[in-house]
Amino acid sequence: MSSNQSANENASISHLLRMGWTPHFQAQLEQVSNQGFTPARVIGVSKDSFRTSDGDREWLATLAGRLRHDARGIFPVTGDWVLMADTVIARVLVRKNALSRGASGARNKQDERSQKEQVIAANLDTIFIVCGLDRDFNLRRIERYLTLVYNCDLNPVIILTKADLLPDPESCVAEVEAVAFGVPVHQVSASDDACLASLEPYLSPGRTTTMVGSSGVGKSTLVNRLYGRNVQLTRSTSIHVGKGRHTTTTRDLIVMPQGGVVIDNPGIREIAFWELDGGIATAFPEIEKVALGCRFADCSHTHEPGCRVLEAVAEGEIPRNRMGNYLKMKREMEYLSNRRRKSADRVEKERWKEVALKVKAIKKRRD
Ligand SMILES: Nc1nc2c(ncn2[C@@H]2O[C@H](COP(=O)(O)OP(=O)(O)O)[C@@H](O)[C@H]2O)c(=O)[nH]1
Ligand SMILES: [Mg+2]
Ligand SMILES: [Zn+2]
Repeated sequence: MSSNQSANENASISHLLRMGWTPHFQAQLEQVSNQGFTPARVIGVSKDSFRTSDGDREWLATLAGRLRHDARGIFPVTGDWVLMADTVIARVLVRKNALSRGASGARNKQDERSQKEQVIAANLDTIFIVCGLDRDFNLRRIERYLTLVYNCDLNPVIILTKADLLPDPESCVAEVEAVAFGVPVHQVSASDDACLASLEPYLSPGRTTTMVGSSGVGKSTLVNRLYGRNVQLTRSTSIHVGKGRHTTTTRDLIVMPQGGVVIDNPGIREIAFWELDGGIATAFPEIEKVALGCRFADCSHTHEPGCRVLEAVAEGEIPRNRMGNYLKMKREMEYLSNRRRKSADRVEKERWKEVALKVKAIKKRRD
Protein backbone atom coordinates (compact mmCIF):
# COMPACT_ATOMS: atom_id res chain seq x y z
CA MET A 1 0.00 0.00 0.00
CA SER A 2 1.47 3.40 -0.90
CA SER A 3 1.77 5.96 1.89
CA ASN A 4 -0.59 8.17 -0.07
CA GLN A 5 -3.28 5.53 -0.09
CA SER A 6 -2.98 4.87 3.62
CA ALA A 7 -3.12 8.63 4.31
CA ASN A 8 -6.36 8.70 2.34
CA GLU A 9 -7.70 5.78 4.29
CA ASN A 10 -6.83 7.43 7.60
CA ALA A 11 -8.57 10.59 6.49
CA SER A 12 -11.72 8.71 5.52
CA ILE A 13 -11.68 6.74 8.79
CA SER A 14 -11.52 9.98 10.74
CA HIS A 15 -14.56 11.24 8.82
CA LEU A 16 -16.40 8.03 9.62
CA LEU A 17 -15.46 8.26 13.30
CA ARG A 18 -16.97 11.73 13.39
CA MET A 19 -20.21 10.17 12.14
CA GLY A 20 -20.21 7.62 14.96
CA TRP A 21 -18.39 4.70 13.26
CA THR A 22 -17.21 2.05 15.76
CA PRO A 23 -15.29 -1.28 15.70
CA HIS A 24 -18.71 -3.02 15.59
CA PHE A 25 -19.22 -1.60 12.07
CA GLN A 26 -15.55 -1.79 11.04
CA ALA A 27 -15.62 -5.55 11.67
CA GLN A 28 -18.63 -5.90 9.36
CA LEU A 29 -16.93 -3.82 6.66
CA GLU A 30 -13.79 -5.95 6.86
CA GLN A 31 -15.81 -9.05 6.03
CA VAL A 32 -16.63 -7.60 2.61
CA SER A 33 -13.70 -5.20 2.15
CA ASN A 34 -12.63 -6.48 -1.27
CA GLN A 35 -16.02 -5.75 -2.82
CA GLY A 36 -15.45 -2.02 -3.08
CA PHE A 37 -18.35 -0.88 -0.92
CA THR A 38 -18.45 2.63 0.50
CA PRO A 39 -19.62 2.81 4.12
CA ALA A 40 -21.98 5.68 4.94
CA ARG A 41 -24.57 6.66 7.52
CA VAL A 42 -28.20 7.38 6.72
CA ILE A 43 -28.82 11.03 7.62
CA GLY A 44 -32.33 11.42 6.22
CA VAL A 45 -35.08 9.27 4.78
CA SER A 46 -37.90 10.24 2.45
CA LYS A 47 -40.24 7.85 0.72
CA ASP A 48 -37.83 5.86 -1.44
CA SER A 49 -34.65 7.83 -1.21
CA PHE A 50 -32.04 8.00 1.45
CA ARG A 51 -29.61 10.78 2.16
CA THR A 52 -26.33 9.26 3.24
CA SER A 53 -22.98 10.66 4.31
CA ASP A 54 -19.50 9.39 5.16
CA GLY A 55 -18.74 12.59 7.07
CA ASP A 56 -17.13 14.13 4.00
CA ARG A 57 -19.34 13.46 0.98
CA GLU A 58 -23.12 13.16 0.76
CA TRP A 59 -25.27 11.05 -1.54
CA LEU A 60 -28.89 10.67 -2.46
CA ALA A 61 -29.12 6.90 -2.47
CA THR A 62 -31.69 4.28 -3.39
CA LEU A 63 -32.22 0.86 -1.92
CA ALA A 64 -31.14 -2.26 -3.78
CA GLY A 65 -34.27 -4.08 -5.01
CA ARG A 66 -33.24 -7.17 -3.08
CA LEU A 67 -33.40 -5.19 0.20
CA ARG A 68 -36.72 -3.59 -0.65
CA HIS A 69 -38.31 -7.01 -0.55
CA ASP A 70 -36.31 -8.22 2.41
CA ALA A 71 -38.63 -10.48 4.41
CA ARG A 72 -36.76 -9.66 7.60
CA GLY A 73 -37.97 -6.11 7.08
CA ILE A 74 -34.60 -4.48 7.51
CA PHE A 75 -35.35 -1.14 5.99
CA PRO A 76 -32.75 1.58 6.61
CA VAL A 77 -33.69 4.34 9.03
CA THR A 78 -31.88 7.48 10.06
CA GLY A 79 -28.77 6.52 11.99
CA ASP A 80 -28.24 3.23 10.16
CA TRP A 81 -24.83 2.40 8.73
CA VAL A 82 -25.01 1.08 5.20
CA LEU A 83 -22.66 -0.15 2.49
CA MET A 84 -23.12 1.50 -0.85
CA ALA A 85 -22.16 0.43 -4.35
CA ASP A 86 -22.18 3.71 -6.22
CA THR A 87 -25.44 5.32 -5.00
CA VAL A 88 -27.24 2.08 -4.27
CA ILE A 89 -27.53 0.81 -0.71
CA ALA A 90 -26.43 -2.80 -0.98
CA ARG A 91 -26.38 -3.70 2.70
CA VAL A 92 -27.60 -2.41 6.04
CA LEU A 93 -25.01 -3.15 8.70
CA VAL A 94 -26.18 -4.97 11.82
CA ARG A 95 -27.44 -2.36 14.26
CA LYS A 96 -25.93 -1.78 17.67
CA ASN A 97 -29.44 -0.88 18.91
CA ALA A 98 -32.56 0.96 17.77
CA LEU A 99 -35.41 3.05 19.06
CA SER A 100 -38.64 1.45 17.91
CA ARG A 101 -42.31 1.25 18.70
CA GLY A 102 -45.43 -0.56 17.56
CA ALA A 103 -46.81 1.18 14.50
CA SER A 104 -48.90 4.23 15.25
CA GLY A 105 -52.61 3.43 14.95
CA ALA A 106 -52.01 -0.31 15.42
CA ARG A 107 -54.99 -0.48 17.77
CA ASN A 108 -57.58 0.21 15.11
CA LYS A 109 -56.27 -1.31 11.94
CA GLN A 110 -56.72 -4.95 11.21
CA ASP A 111 -53.91 -4.71 8.70
CA GLU A 112 -51.10 -7.04 9.67
CA ARG A 113 -48.49 -4.61 8.53
CA SER A 114 -49.67 -1.95 10.96
CA GLN A 115 -48.50 -4.22 13.77
CA LYS A 116 -45.00 -4.29 12.45
CA GLU A 117 -42.33 -2.90 14.65
CA GLN A 118 -41.60 0.63 13.58
CA VAL A 119 -37.98 1.65 13.91
CA ILE A 120 -37.53 5.35 14.58
CA ALA A 121 -33.74 5.63 14.59
CA ALA A 122 -30.74 3.32 14.88
CA ASN A 123 -27.34 3.14 16.57
CA LEU A 124 -27.92 5.47 19.49
CA ASP A 125 -26.10 6.38 22.70
CA THR A 126 -28.60 8.71 24.33
CA ILE A 127 -32.30 9.51 23.94
CA PHE A 128 -33.40 13.01 24.83
CA ILE A 129 -37.02 12.91 25.99
CA VAL A 130 -37.97 16.51 25.28
CA CYS A 131 -40.98 18.03 27.04
CA GLY A 132 -42.12 21.63 27.18
CA LEU A 133 -42.82 23.36 30.47
CA ASP A 134 -45.95 24.78 28.89
CA ARG A 135 -49.19 22.90 28.26
CA ASP A 136 -47.12 19.98 26.99
CA PHE A 137 -45.92 19.26 30.54
CA ASN A 138 -47.36 15.93 31.58
CA LEU A 139 -45.78 13.42 33.95
CA ARG A 140 -47.84 10.56 32.54
CA ARG A 141 -46.46 11.22 29.05
CA ILE A 142 -42.93 11.28 30.45
CA GLU A 143 -43.57 7.86 32.01
CA ARG A 144 -44.73 6.57 28.63
CA TYR A 145 -41.64 7.85 26.88
CA LEU A 146 -39.43 6.35 29.58
CA THR A 147 -41.10 2.98 29.12
CA LEU A 148 -40.58 3.21 25.35
CA VAL A 149 -36.89 3.99 25.83
CA TYR A 150 -36.34 1.27 28.44
CA ASN A 151 -38.15 -1.26 26.24
CA CYS A 152 -35.44 -0.64 23.66
CA ASP A 153 -32.69 -0.89 26.29
CA LEU A 154 -31.54 2.67 25.65
CA ASN A 155 -30.38 5.51 27.93
CA PRO A 156 -32.91 8.27 28.55
CA VAL A 157 -32.20 11.88 29.51
CA ILE A 158 -35.14 14.22 30.16
CA ILE A 159 -34.96 17.75 28.78
CA LEU A 160 -37.57 20.26 29.94
CA THR A 161 -37.76 23.16 27.51
CA LYS A 162 -39.35 26.61 27.79
CA ALA A 163 -38.29 27.07 31.41
CA ASP A 164 -38.60 30.81 30.72
CA LEU A 165 -42.38 30.45 30.71
CA LEU A 166 -42.54 29.45 34.38
CA PRO A 167 -41.68 31.41 37.50
CA ASP A 168 -40.55 28.23 39.25
CA PRO A 169 -39.29 25.57 36.79
CA GLU A 170 -37.37 23.87 39.62
CA SER A 171 -40.59 22.50 41.06
CA CYS A 172 -41.34 20.78 37.73
CA VAL A 173 -37.83 19.35 37.65
CA ALA A 174 -38.46 17.90 41.12
CA GLU A 175 -41.80 16.42 40.01
CA VAL A 176 -40.12 14.76 37.03
CA GLU A 177 -37.27 13.45 39.14
CA ALA A 178 -39.84 11.84 41.40
CA VAL A 179 -41.26 9.73 38.55
CA ALA A 180 -37.97 9.13 36.69
CA PHE A 181 -35.66 7.47 39.18
CA GLY A 182 -32.01 7.98 38.39
CA VAL A 183 -32.66 9.64 35.03
CA PRO A 184 -30.81 12.94 34.46
CA VAL A 185 -33.28 15.83 34.17
CA HIS A 186 -32.19 19.13 32.59
CA GLN A 187 -34.15 22.31 32.08
CA VAL A 188 -33.38 24.65 29.20
CA SER A 189 -34.76 27.96 28.12
CA ALA A 190 -34.48 30.01 24.98
CA SER A 191 -33.47 33.04 27.00
CA ASP A 192 -30.60 31.36 28.81
CA ASP A 193 -27.57 29.85 27.08
CA ALA A 194 -25.85 28.84 30.33
CA CYS A 195 -28.19 25.85 30.74
CA LEU A 196 -26.95 24.40 27.44
CA ALA A 197 -23.54 23.64 28.93
CA SER A 198 -25.05 20.79 30.95
CA LEU A 199 -25.94 19.02 27.69
CA GLU A 200 -22.44 19.20 26.18
CA PRO A 201 -21.29 15.84 27.64
CA TYR A 202 -23.95 14.05 25.55
CA LEU A 203 -22.53 15.60 22.39
CA SER A 204 -18.96 14.36 22.76
CA PRO A 205 -17.27 12.99 19.60
CA GLY A 206 -18.62 9.70 18.27
CA ARG A 207 -21.81 9.79 20.36
CA THR A 208 -25.27 9.79 18.82
CA THR A 209 -28.27 11.35 20.52
CA THR A 210 -31.80 11.27 19.26
CA MET A 211 -34.73 13.34 20.44
CA VAL A 212 -38.31 12.29 21.02
CA GLY A 213 -41.14 14.56 22.09
CA SER A 214 -44.31 16.19 20.81
CA SER A 215 -44.13 18.54 17.89
CA GLY A 216 -43.59 22.12 18.99
CA VAL A 217 -41.74 21.40 22.24
CA GLY A 218 -38.59 22.99 20.87
CA LYS A 219 -36.47 20.08 19.63
CA SER A 220 -35.21 21.83 16.51
CA THR A 221 -34.72 25.07 18.44
CA LEU A 222 -32.53 23.13 20.87
CA VAL A 223 -30.42 21.68 18.03
CA ASN A 224 -29.93 25.16 16.58
CA ARG A 225 -28.88 26.62 19.90
CA LEU A 226 -26.47 23.78 20.66
CA TYR A 227 -25.05 24.08 17.14
CA GLY A 228 -24.64 27.83 17.46
CA ARG A 229 -26.59 28.70 14.32
CA ASN A 230 -29.81 27.76 12.54
CA VAL A 231 -29.27 24.42 10.86
CA GLN A 232 -32.77 23.05 11.44
CA LEU A 233 -36.09 24.52 10.46
CA THR A 234 -38.18 25.44 13.50
CA ARG A 235 -41.82 26.35 13.75
CA SER A 236 -40.93 30.05 13.97
CA THR A 237 -38.58 30.00 10.95
CA SER A 238 -40.85 27.85 8.76
CA ILE A 239 -43.59 30.49 8.93
CA HIS A 240 -41.25 32.86 7.08
CA VAL A 241 -39.68 30.36 4.74
CA GLY A 242 -42.96 28.86 3.61
CA LYS A 243 -44.00 25.31 2.97
CA GLY A 244 -42.00 24.65 -0.18
CA ARG A 245 -38.86 23.87 1.78
CA HIS A 246 -40.42 20.84 3.43
CA THR A 247 -40.69 18.93 0.16
CA THR A 248 -36.94 18.43 -0.13
CA THR A 249 -35.45 15.31 1.43
CA THR A 250 -35.07 16.11 5.08
CA ARG A 251 -31.82 15.96 6.92
CA ASP A 252 -32.50 14.44 10.29
CA LEU A 253 -28.96 13.69 11.38
CA ILE A 254 -26.72 16.60 12.20
CA VAL A 255 -22.99 16.42 12.93
CA MET A 256 -22.55 18.90 15.76
CA PRO A 257 -19.53 21.20 16.17
CA GLN A 258 -18.98 19.53 19.58
CA GLY A 259 -18.13 16.33 17.67
CA GLY A 260 -21.23 14.26 18.40
CA VAL A 261 -24.24 13.56 16.24
CA VAL A 262 -27.87 14.55 16.90
CA ILE A 263 -30.93 13.05 15.22
CA ASP A 264 -33.90 15.43 15.17
CA ASN A 265 -37.06 13.36 14.76
CA PRO A 266 -40.60 14.31 13.99
CA GLY A 267 -42.84 14.22 17.07
CA ILE A 268 -44.29 10.89 18.04
CA ARG A 269 -48.04 11.37 18.18
CA GLU A 270 -49.03 8.07 19.57
CA ILE A 271 -46.80 5.73 21.47
CA ALA A 272 -47.73 2.12 21.10
CA PHE A 273 -45.42 -0.40 22.64
CA TRP A 274 -43.83 -3.32 20.98
CA GLU A 275 -41.50 -5.50 22.97
CA LEU A 276 -43.06 -6.88 26.10
CA ASP A 277 -40.05 -6.88 28.36
CA GLY A 278 -38.51 -4.96 31.19
CA GLY A 279 -39.61 -1.45 30.16
CA ILE A 280 -42.50 -1.12 32.59
CA ALA A 281 -40.57 -2.66 35.45
CA THR A 282 -37.77 -0.17 34.92
CA ALA A 283 -40.10 2.82 34.60
CA PHE A 284 -42.18 1.89 37.66
CA PRO A 285 -39.67 0.14 39.93
CA GLU A 286 -41.40 1.03 43.21
CA ILE A 287 -44.73 -0.46 42.05
CA GLU A 288 -43.08 -3.66 40.85
CA LYS A 289 -41.28 -3.90 44.18
CA VAL A 290 -44.47 -3.55 46.23
CA ALA A 291 -46.17 -6.07 43.88
CA LEU A 292 -43.75 -8.75 45.06
CA GLY A 293 -45.78 -8.76 48.29
CA CYS A 294 -49.14 -9.49 46.59
CA ARG A 295 -50.81 -12.75 47.60
CA PHE A 296 -51.14 -13.97 44.00
CA ALA A 297 -48.13 -14.09 41.72
CA ASP A 298 -50.29 -13.10 38.72
CA CYS A 299 -52.12 -10.34 40.64
CA SER A 300 -53.49 -7.68 38.28
CA HIS A 301 -53.60 -5.13 41.15
CA THR A 302 -57.19 -4.22 40.34
CA HIS A 303 -59.46 -6.24 42.65
CA GLU A 304 -57.58 -9.19 44.17
CA PRO A 305 -57.61 -9.89 47.90
CA GLY A 306 -54.20 -9.49 49.51
CA CYS A 307 -53.05 -7.02 46.86
CA ARG A 308 -50.20 -5.03 48.40
CA VAL A 309 -50.24 -2.53 45.53
CA LEU A 310 -53.89 -1.56 46.12
CA GLU A 311 -53.06 -1.16 49.79
CA ALA A 312 -50.13 1.10 48.99
CA VAL A 313 -52.37 3.23 46.75
CA ALA A 314 -55.03 3.46 49.48
CA GLU A 315 -52.36 4.51 51.98
CA GLY A 316 -51.09 7.17 49.59
CA GLU A 317 -47.70 5.46 49.30
CA ILE A 318 -48.17 5.16 45.51
CA PRO A 319 -49.83 8.18 43.83
CA ARG A 320 -53.23 7.26 42.34
CA ASN A 321 -52.58 8.81 38.89
CA ARG A 322 -49.19 7.13 38.59
CA MET A 323 -50.85 3.81 39.41
CA GLY A 324 -53.51 4.54 36.76
CA ASN A 325 -50.87 5.09 34.12
CA TYR A 326 -49.03 1.93 35.16
CA LEU A 327 -52.17 -0.18 34.73
CA LYS A 328 -53.00 1.48 31.41
CA MET A 329 -49.57 0.70 29.99
CA LYS A 330 -49.72 -2.87 31.27
CA ARG A 331 -53.05 -3.34 29.45
CA GLU A 332 -51.56 -1.92 26.23
CA MET A 333 -48.59 -4.24 26.48
CA GLU A 334 -50.84 -7.24 27.01
CA TYR A 335 -53.04 -6.21 24.11
CA LEU A 336 -50.06 -5.96 21.77
CA SER A 337 -48.50 -9.21 22.88
CA ASN A 338 -51.84 -11.02 22.48
CA ARG A 339 -52.18 -9.69 18.97
CA ARG A 340 -48.68 -10.70 18.15
CA ARG A 341 -49.24 -14.19 19.55
CA LYS A 342 -52.45 -14.52 17.57
CA SER A 343 -50.80 -13.57 14.32
CA ALA A 344 -47.89 -15.94 15.06
CA ASP A 345 -50.44 -18.73 15.67
CA ARG A 346 -52.08 -17.93 12.37
CA VAL A 347 -48.75 -18.10 10.53
CA GLU A 348 -48.08 -21.45 12.17
CA LYS A 349 -51.53 -22.73 11.14
CA GLU A 350 -50.96 -21.65 7.53
CA ARG A 351 -47.64 -23.44 7.52
CA TRP A 352 -49.26 -26.69 8.69
CA LYS A 353 -52.00 -26.30 6.15
CA GLU A 354 -49.30 -26.13 3.48
CA VAL A 355 -47.53 -29.17 4.89
CA ALA A 356 -50.83 -31.09 4.99
CA LEU A 357 -51.50 -30.22 1.34
CA LYS A 358 -48.04 -31.41 0.32
CA VAL A 359 -48.46 -34.66 2.23
CA LYS A 360 -51.82 -35.16 0.56
CA ALA A 361 -50.26 -34.55 -2.88
CA ILE A 362 -47.47 -37.02 -2.18
CA LYS A 363 -49.97 -39.66 -1.00
CA LYS A 364 -52.08 -39.09 -4.11
CA ARG A 365 -49.05 -39.61 -6.34
CA ARG A 366 -48.27 -42.85 -4.51
CA ASP A 367 -51.79 -44.23 -4.90
N1 LIG B 1 -40.64 30.52 25.18
C1 LIG B 1 -39.91 29.57 24.60
N2 LIG B 1 -40.24 29.17 23.37
C2 LIG B 1 -39.49 28.20 22.80
C3 LIG B 1 -38.39 27.59 23.47
N3 LIG B 1 -37.87 26.66 22.66
C4 LIG B 1 -38.61 26.67 21.52
N4 LIG B 1 -39.60 27.59 21.60
C5 LIG B 1 -40.60 27.91 20.57
O1 LIG B 1 -41.43 26.77 20.37
C6 LIG B 1 -41.81 26.67 18.99
C7 LIG B 1 -41.54 25.28 18.45
O2 LIG B 1 -40.16 25.04 18.38
P1 LIG B 1 -39.51 23.93 17.42
O3 LIG B 1 -38.05 23.94 17.73
O4 LIG B 1 -39.91 24.14 16.02
O5 LIG B 1 -40.20 22.61 17.99
P2 LIG B 1 -40.09 21.08 17.46
O6 LIG B 1 -41.33 20.82 16.70
O7 LIG B 1 -40.00 20.25 18.71
O8 LIG B 1 -38.84 20.96 16.63
C8 LIG B 1 -41.03 27.76 18.26
O9 LIG B 1 -41.89 28.84 18.01
C9 LIG B 1 -39.93 28.13 19.24
O10 LIG B 1 -39.54 29.47 19.08
C10 LIG B 1 -38.08 28.07 24.78
O11 LIG B 1 -37.14 27.61 25.47
N5 LIG B 1 -38.88 29.05 25.30
MG1 LIG C 1 -38.64 20.27 14.68
ZN1 LIG D 1 -51.57 -6.86 43.48
